[in-house]
Amino acid sequence: MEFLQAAPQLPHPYRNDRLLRTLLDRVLPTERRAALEADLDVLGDYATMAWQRTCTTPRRKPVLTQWDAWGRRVDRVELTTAWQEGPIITTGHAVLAAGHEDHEHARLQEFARVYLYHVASEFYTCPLAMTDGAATALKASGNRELIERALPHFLSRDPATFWLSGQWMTETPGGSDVGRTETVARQDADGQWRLYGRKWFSSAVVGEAALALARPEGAADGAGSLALFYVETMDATQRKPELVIDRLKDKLGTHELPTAEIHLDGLPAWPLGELAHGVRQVAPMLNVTRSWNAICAVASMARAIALARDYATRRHAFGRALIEQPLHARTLADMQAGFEAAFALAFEVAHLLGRVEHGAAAAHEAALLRLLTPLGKLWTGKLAVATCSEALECFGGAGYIEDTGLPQLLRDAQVYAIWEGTTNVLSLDALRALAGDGLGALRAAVAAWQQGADPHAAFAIDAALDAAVAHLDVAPAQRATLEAGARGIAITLARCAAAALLARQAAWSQARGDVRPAAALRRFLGHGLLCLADIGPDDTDLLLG
Ligand code: MFK
Repeated sequence: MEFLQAAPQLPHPYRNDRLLRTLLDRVLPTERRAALEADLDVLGDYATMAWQRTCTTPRRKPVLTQWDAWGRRVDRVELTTAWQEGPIITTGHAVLAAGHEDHEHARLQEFARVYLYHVASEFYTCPLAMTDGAATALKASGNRELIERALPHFLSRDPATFWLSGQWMTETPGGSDVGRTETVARQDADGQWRLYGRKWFSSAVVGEAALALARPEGAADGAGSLALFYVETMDATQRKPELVIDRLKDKLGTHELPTAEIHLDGLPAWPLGELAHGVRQVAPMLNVTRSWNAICAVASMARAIALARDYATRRHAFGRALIEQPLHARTLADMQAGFEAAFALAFEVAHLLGRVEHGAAAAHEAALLRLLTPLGKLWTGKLAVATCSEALECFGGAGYIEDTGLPQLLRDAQVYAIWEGTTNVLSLDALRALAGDGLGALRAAVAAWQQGADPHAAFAIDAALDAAVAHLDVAPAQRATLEAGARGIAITLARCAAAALLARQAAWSQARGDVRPAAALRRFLGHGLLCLADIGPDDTDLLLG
């Protein structure tokens, strides 16, 4: 018999996830922790089944059929199996509904589900994130009529009544700079608002509703005069004729996700609130979807590392298993340490969101959440790409071969750095948060997280924090210098926060006999927290000249 390499096996994503289990053990009251067990276990089963399906069935993409045989416009989208299962899994395990329960742990319960479901869902979590964000923005608007109309659908526990919502912001001139939005809102003779324009990245095109930015006819240019509207896309089972799907995007990754270019030709719309300051009104949605981005990024890292670790026990080279090769083992351990830090930060944002929403947080924690949300999003997004790339390399040539199911991990990870804002846009958003009470809140939080931690670790974290903060102290006239260094500052602050959170987890676990989080902290600190090399006088002009 010729040699046949054993394929990697995915350990049960919930039962074998030490990080998720210990986090929930540490944070949740006993009864809530126990009540969560069944849903998480089943979502882990689903993820196991979905991975086997990925490895054994040919990949599919959604298909758009624009016309029927008789020339009627239909814009029908045929979805992959995982997407067809999406409403059943989502409602059956209360993925969204759990996040809107009335207690401080609601968001943590929700994001534990999202973390387990994400990779298996084939990015069905993208429109779920937007639906969650839409529910949050609607609640913040206080618009009772729209809340009563849409929320029972968005948070439904019944697939028959469940609706997805999109977030229609991106246009050809305005990806990051949404102030350049060209979509116009016009009132018809009956006073009904209607939207006219083109939206360029609609990832919930199969959804039943959306929140859309548009400029009321006659309003001034710029972001401040945009308004935020609620729209519905379906008349019973037919797509409304005022919504036309131009085409599905041909993307680098997230192939199963039907991202579309669409035209609005008088689609009925209802303003959430005042007919201006739509960016401010959509901000709660952005912050929720950015939290999803961070959780989904760490979910991808978890998957990539789990497969690479398993494979290292099955693949032999130079007389021993890869896991016994010192350099290979160290590479895996480095990935694990970075992942543990990223996990700590992403889930702190999730937990904090629930605590702030339910009035259970300390005074400074709303400002902390405002800052950690962009920090968590931007740093985990970048780390997911690097981690998935490294994980693929752990498979050698096999990681480069499509029907192993592995390359998809890297292609999909690239979306975390652009979905819901690029790294640079998020770095500038972090500056926005730091200009408020963010810095004081972060310092207070880091001090609290480090209590009882190894003093050497605390010293290193404080020193890195001071070094980053020193770069914030520039005169208003030097705004360009501050912006040019925003990415370095943001990543350093994210790493400091993550290290302090790891220190908290390490202290808790050590008291229970588990020294692995302390090892992750040592290794993470060993790689350094600072990312400030590109700040200060530089040669940008020369290099770009
Ligand atoms: C999963 C598969 C995906 C498939 C492929 C996806 C590819 C990518 C598709 C996409 O396009 S995803 C969407 C990406 N786009 C964005 O996420 C938008 C990026 N741009 C930003 O985030 C800008 O910072 C933003 C548009 C939000 C604001 O820019 P502006 O126009 O300069 O607004 P300004 O004047 O700074 O802020 C307006 C108000 O909003 C201010 O409040 P006030 O009116 O009270 O002063 C801000 O404080 C507030 N604000 C802005 N960002 C906020 C916020 N408030 C809370 N949280 C925030 N994050």
